[in-house]
Amino acid sequence: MPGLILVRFVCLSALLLAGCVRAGGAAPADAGVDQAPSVDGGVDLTPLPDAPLPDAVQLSDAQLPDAAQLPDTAPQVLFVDDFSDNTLDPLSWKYWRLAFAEQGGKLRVLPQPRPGFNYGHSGNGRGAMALTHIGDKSWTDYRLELELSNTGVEASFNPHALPLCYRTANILFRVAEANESWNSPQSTTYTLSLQLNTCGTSITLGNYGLGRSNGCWIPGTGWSATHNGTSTSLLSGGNAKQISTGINRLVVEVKGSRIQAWVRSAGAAAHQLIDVNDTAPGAIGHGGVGVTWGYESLGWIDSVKVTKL
Ligand SMILES: [Ca+2]
Repeated sequence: MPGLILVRFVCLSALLLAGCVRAGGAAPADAGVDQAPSVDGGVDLTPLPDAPLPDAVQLSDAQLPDAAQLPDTAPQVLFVDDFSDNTLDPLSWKYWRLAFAEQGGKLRVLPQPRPGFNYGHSGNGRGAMALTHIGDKSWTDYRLELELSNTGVEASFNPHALPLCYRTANILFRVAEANESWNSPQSTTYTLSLQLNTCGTSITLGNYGLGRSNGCWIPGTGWSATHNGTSTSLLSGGNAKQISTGINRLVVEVKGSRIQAWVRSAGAAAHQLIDVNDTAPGAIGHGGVGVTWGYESLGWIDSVKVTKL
């Protein structure tokens, strides 16, 4: 995989988005090379069964394995939500920092802080977060699929004068620990960061990155460069033309130490963004999934599905 870098650094700018979660970094020129699997526009990433079952006609009854010994080739769905009932589900989801609503069959970020949350750069955090199954030890090897859009900043809610074109988002997976407040212990998660628009010099459409946060949080109140824990950049890439200012259909797979991610676009093959083995001591083995939207940028998710691998 081109563009692979392994740099340990303390959580600095990382902290702005979601605890120590880091925004996508600079893009090596060769990182957008298409490594898409050979799938068509329908993009079925479902792996083939490990091995064909023995041909029954070649076996006597006594040789047939018990049913319990047969490999289970049916995918086990761990979680699915298409947000179709227009009702939030606080038993399933954490809706953090900004207010959310299910509208039009999607989970949407609203342009206002969650009531009761001390929002802001000098407060306990910025950027909407929606997460599920934080710390779930039974969620180890899985595929996450979802649709994601960032619609930018609305002038009606822009307390820190962010450029209205600002659009970034993070997909969080193996979320072992997370907290709504960046001032409370603590965040331990993988993060796929996506830059979803070109906006000034700060973000460029098509940049992306993979990072890992381990026990990150900021003591005190408000954002600070002084923090606890570590954040590690595992990969930075760019020039991924399949990453869209519109709807992004994303797939993340974690199996053992291997981390892969793809972005799908209509009528085109899936484009692989990430194929990394994380075998470092801080590698994370379990946990839930989530999405964060950068700072005050808004947007939605839909068709979230998690399947056991
Ligand atoms: Ca619902």
